[in-house]
Amino acid sequence: MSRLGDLIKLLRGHRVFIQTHNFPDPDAIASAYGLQNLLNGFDIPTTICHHGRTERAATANMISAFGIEMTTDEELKDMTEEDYIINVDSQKGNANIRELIGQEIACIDHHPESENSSEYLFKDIRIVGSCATIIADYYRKHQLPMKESVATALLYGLKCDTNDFTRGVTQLDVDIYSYLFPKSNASLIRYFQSGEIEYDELNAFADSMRNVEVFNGVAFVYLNFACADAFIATISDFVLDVNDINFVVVYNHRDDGFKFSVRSELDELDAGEIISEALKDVGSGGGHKSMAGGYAYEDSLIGISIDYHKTIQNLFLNVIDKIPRKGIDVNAVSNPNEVFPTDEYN
Ligand SMILES: [Mn+2]
Repeated sequence: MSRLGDLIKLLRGHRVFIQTHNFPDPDAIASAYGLQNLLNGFDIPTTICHHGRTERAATANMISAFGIEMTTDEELKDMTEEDYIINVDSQKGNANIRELIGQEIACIDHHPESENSSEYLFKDIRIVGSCATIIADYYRKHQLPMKESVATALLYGLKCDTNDFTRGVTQLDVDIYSYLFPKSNASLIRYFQSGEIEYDELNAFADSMRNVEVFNGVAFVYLNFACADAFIATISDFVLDVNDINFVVVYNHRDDGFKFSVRSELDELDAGEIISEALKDVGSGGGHKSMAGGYAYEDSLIGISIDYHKTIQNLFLNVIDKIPRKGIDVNAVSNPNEVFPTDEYN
């Protein structure tokens, strides 16, 4: 089943939860909120739930501006095995979603299909720029009334996941942009976007910029303080914007190793393939062409050399230096089939 009408029939008479991936980002929250409002219109009340914090300004500002009710798994005391769960912006069985007691019967997502997806009674999985795009498409297709708050949230989710229409964009995303634009509040979106780096992080941001080392367009940034995954991702996006840098490796110390975030702007330097090859003997990594992530264990790195940073640089540069680089051909047509990255690898 993949039509909206089927989903509504399926949900009738059940208690329904909408679950996002852990530590939900703006796209996950917007999608859940948009779906909740849509189902409200059919007299199907829902509870949005998730695992992990939502305190970063980028998400907290949106939640409070629209009064979105988000319930954490710890607060969810009364979910039973009979209850229905709709997964948005995620699929069950993935590393980034906590298993809850209810039945995962439906999935609306924009990530590549996982092995467990056949267990859903309803699924709408489309490889587009954001999950918000799919939710907005239901409104558009069925001409459902949309509140300004829903349009604004969905448009913000779409802008975040596509990094302002520079990553994983499809024609549907563009069509949905023009559908949402007149319904949304531009100044609120500007306010949300202006909160993506937190005041408390400014010092950390400045420190990390002093730790950038560049070798032939490949930048390494070591973040020597505790920070959120979202902050690591922000740093990698920022450094990639520096002219003459076209591949970025950002890493941060964790319990027993280092967490990595990788970005690439060259087609020939596939971030997912490079990190998977670079870290294969010391941890693991993977992801997509433009965006990937991974983990390396301290024990394994120390086996190579006491100088972690040199070791990490060598692991990546040994892989990258073998790949001939064409640079960016400004006349080339961009690849419309680029698969959108999954949230686990950010
Ligand atoms: Mn998403």
